[in-house]
Amino acid sequence: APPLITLEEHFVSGKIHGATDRYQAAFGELLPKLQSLGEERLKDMDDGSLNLQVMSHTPVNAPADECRQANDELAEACRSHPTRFAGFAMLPMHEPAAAADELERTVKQLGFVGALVNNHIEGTFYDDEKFWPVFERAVELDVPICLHPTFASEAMLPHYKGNYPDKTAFGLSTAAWGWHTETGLHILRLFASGLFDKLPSLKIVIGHMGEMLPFAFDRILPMSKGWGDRERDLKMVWHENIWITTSGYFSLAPLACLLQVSSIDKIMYSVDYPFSMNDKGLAFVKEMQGSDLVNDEQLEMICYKNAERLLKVRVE
Ligand code: GRE
Ligand code: ZN
Repeated sequence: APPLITLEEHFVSGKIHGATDRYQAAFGELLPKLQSLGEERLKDMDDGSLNLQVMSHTPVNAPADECRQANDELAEACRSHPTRFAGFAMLPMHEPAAAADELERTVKQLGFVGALVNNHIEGTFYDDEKFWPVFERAVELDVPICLHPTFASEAMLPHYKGNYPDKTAFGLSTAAWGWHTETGLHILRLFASGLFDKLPSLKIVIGHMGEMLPFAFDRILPMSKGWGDRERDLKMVWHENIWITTSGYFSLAPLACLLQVSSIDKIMYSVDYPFSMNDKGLAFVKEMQGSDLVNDEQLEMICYKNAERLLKVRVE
C-alpha cells in the first residue's frame, strides 16, 4: 500500500476537565489508547502501516485555558515524534475571538496544521456570524477547519428517544445516525448562510465518507438553488471548499458514491482511531487497491498526497 496519513485520530487530555471521566464512562476499554501520546499509539500506527497521524482531542467543549493546555500537551508529543504525529488544535468555540487567537498561536508557535472543532455548541451551529472570525483566521493562516460530530444538545436528545432503552437512543444520537446527519446538516447550513461567499478560499474537512451528503447530493442540489443569492452553487462549494475523509467507514459502497460526486483531489484516507483501528483501515486500503474504483494514482492521492498538499506536510 502507499504511505498513509490519517486526520481524524483522537486523544483525551487530562488537562480537559471532565473529559477523562466522560470517556471512561462511555468507552472505558479505549481509555488507555485515547490517553497514549507515545508508545501504544505508535505501535497501533505500525500495525496499520500508518506513517503520519494528525491528532485531535475528542469532542468536549472546554474553556480557553484548558484548550491551551491540551494543545501544549499535544504539541509536546508532536515535537517528540515529528515524523509520526501532527496536531489539530482544540478551540474554545464558545469564545470566538479567543478561539481565533488560539488557532493562530497553535499554527504559528506550535506548528499545528489546522483545527478540529465540535459540530455545534449545545445546538448552536457556526452559520451564526459570531463564529466567523474563527473561519476568517483559518483563511488568513491557510489552514483547514475540521468539523467533527459532537454529542446531541439537551434540546435535540428527545428526538432520539423512543420505545427502546436509553442505550439505543444514545447509539442513534451518536455514531449510528445523529452525529452524521447533524454534521451533514451543518455543511448545508454553512452554505446557506453565505459563509463560502464571504470566505471563498475557506477549507473545511468532514469525515465519515461525507456525513451522508454524497448519497443525498442530487436531491439536495436543486433545492439548494433557492437558498439565497449565492455567488457559487452548492456543487461548486462542495468541489472547491470541502475535503472529505473516509474516517470510520471501511466499505466500498459509500466510497463508490463519494467518488461519483466529489473531486478525487478532495478525498482523503482516515481511520478515527481509536474508535476504529488502524489495521482495519489498512485492510480497507488494500480492498480499495484491489477494486476497480480507483487506479494507482488515485489511490495515492487518497492515501497521502491530498493530505500532504492540504496540510503542507510530507511523509517520510
Ligand atoms: C469519534 O470521535 O469519532 C468517536 C467518539 C466516541 C465514540 C465513537 C467515535 O468520540 O467514533
Ligand atoms: Zn472522530
